[in-house]
Amino acid sequence: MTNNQFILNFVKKYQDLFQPDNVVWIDASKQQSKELTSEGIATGELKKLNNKLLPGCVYHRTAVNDVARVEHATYICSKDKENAGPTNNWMDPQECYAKLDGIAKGSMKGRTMYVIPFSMGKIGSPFAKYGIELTDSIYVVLNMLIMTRVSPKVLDKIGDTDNYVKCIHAKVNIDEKNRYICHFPEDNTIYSINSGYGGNVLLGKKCFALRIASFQGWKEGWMAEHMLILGVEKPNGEVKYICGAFPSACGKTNLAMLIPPDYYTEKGYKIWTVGDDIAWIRKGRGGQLYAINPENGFFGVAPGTNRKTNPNALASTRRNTIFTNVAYNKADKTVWWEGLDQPAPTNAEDWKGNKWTEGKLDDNGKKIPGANPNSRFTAPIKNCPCLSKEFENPKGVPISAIVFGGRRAKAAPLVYQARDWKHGVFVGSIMASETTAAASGAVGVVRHDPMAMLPFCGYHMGDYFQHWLDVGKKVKNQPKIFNVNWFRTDENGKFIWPGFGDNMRVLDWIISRCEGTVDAVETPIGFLPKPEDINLEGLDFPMEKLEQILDVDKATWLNEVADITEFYKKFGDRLPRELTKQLKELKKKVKTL
Ligand code: GTP
Ligand code: SPV
Ligand code: MN
Repeated sequence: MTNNQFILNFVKKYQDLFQPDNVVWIDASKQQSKELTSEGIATGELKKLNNKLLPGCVYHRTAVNDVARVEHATYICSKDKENAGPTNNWMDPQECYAKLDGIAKGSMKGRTMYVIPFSMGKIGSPFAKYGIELTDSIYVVLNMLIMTRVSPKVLDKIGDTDNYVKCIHAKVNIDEKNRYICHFPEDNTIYSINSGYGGNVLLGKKCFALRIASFQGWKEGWMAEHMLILGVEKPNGEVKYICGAFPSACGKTNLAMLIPPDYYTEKGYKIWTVGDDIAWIRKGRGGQLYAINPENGFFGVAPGTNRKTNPNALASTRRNTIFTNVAYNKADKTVWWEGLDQPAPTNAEDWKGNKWTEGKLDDNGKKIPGANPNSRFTAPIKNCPCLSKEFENPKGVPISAIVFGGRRAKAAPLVYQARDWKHGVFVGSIMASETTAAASGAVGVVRHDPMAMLPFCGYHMGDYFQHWLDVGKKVKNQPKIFNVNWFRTDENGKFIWPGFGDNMRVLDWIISRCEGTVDAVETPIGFLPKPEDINLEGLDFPMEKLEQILDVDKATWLNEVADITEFYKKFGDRLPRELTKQLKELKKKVKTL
């Protein structure tokens, strides 16, 4: 498919090392995809689902030990350890290559190695970056065909250069102890072994579009962020675009596809989805920042998705979708997960393949879920009923607001606005959130997760903060920056705010702030809404509760300040002085509460 010697040498090198029986180049033809799907079904790697109810859909289970990203096994292998920073694992690049080569050597014997040329971003767009992934997994090929733009045209675009990201994936034997997800930012290379789970192996996604791209963006003056992109269409037809950075499994997909409450829909408001997980942002016309979604599909969390919470996501999964680690309904060959608004199937297998009925208990008397909490759907973005017509715009969409947010049972109020860009960078840098099932390890532990990028920043995070400050300096019309929290809980541990579609009420305030049409209350942490300015029309939600979730508590925030001070120490002299200054100011102001 190509005469490019760099690419041919790259493929040859790993062919010699892994020793597959065959090498197959992926051309993205319908015929080839069909054959690969059939092969996956024949080997049991995939199950075909009901062709009437879920046309073109397949079902897949990963190994039980391989259901989420593995942050402890994720490395940034910069030449100089210092450049990986205090928040990343580091290995010397040469040592790392040698170690992984040693583990994966000969591991593709009896298998096929696929070569996938793909683009992140529309092919030919000024934002686009190209990659070539080698893998011995049909599941990875089929997912990449949905999640990225796979095409032989990518090879033409790379031309005779060496300018593409080298992505190497080998399943080896899915050995947890020898699982490594390694990034070599200075070599444009990713090397992932012993996993078959999404975020560890669909190398265009977190590995390339965030870890490698954040490094590229730092060098080239743009940003790669863990953000959704949505458009709010107002009754007059004008569309305002918002980016939102929330940690994994904290509501990006849901916010990106939000259906406004009746009150807003009747007035003519509408939400358009540009992206649900990753945004690449750069300066464009009018002194503004523009964003694209470099992906081509959704790799979304299944549990909790239903006709009420996220009908657009559900609709997106009704055809040509891959379901991973959800429950399998044997009766009609469909899928099920916790929080789907349908009764659990009675003749089912759980995500591990065991016979399962709802309420089944394990040896400790704990309920066994049908679907893994991090089970996912891989759906083509074209399936999304509310896909923005700007999705393919090669120049991206102009950003009016950036919203940070996390899961905080206490502390963070429903919404507040940063005073300016610098303060906004500070607000992003002090984000914390409870951990979720998207990564292996404990769930529900509050940790600092600046800009929702803690697991995804491909270089020193102190430099990353400085980069944010620098990008802001370059643009005249900076987006306004906000922080939201849908997850405040009451004394019974229940979410106070209804969330989902009703988050439109918060977006409404954000847009009004951007347009300067609504006032705010100045507090030590930033501008808060006056409770009466959050529109509760058509919602049965008492004003006292709204006041409760807009509260900024002195003791809680003094605690936050102490925590942030400790966290900031990690970054040493690479922490921008501006942020130290912001922290001092916060401390001083919180004391006056
Ligand atoms: P990644 O794909 O892991 O990056 O996650 P994401 O940020 O796209 O998260 P997603 O939208 O898939 O939501 C994760 C979980 O949070 C799902 O179970 C949702 O049902 C739940 N969730 C999303 N939005 C809200 C909300 O406004 N309120 C509440 N209570 N839960 C929400
Ligand atoms: C996340 O964990 O933030 C995801 C899923 O979006 S994964 O692709 O596995 O990273
Ligand atoms: Mn994500």
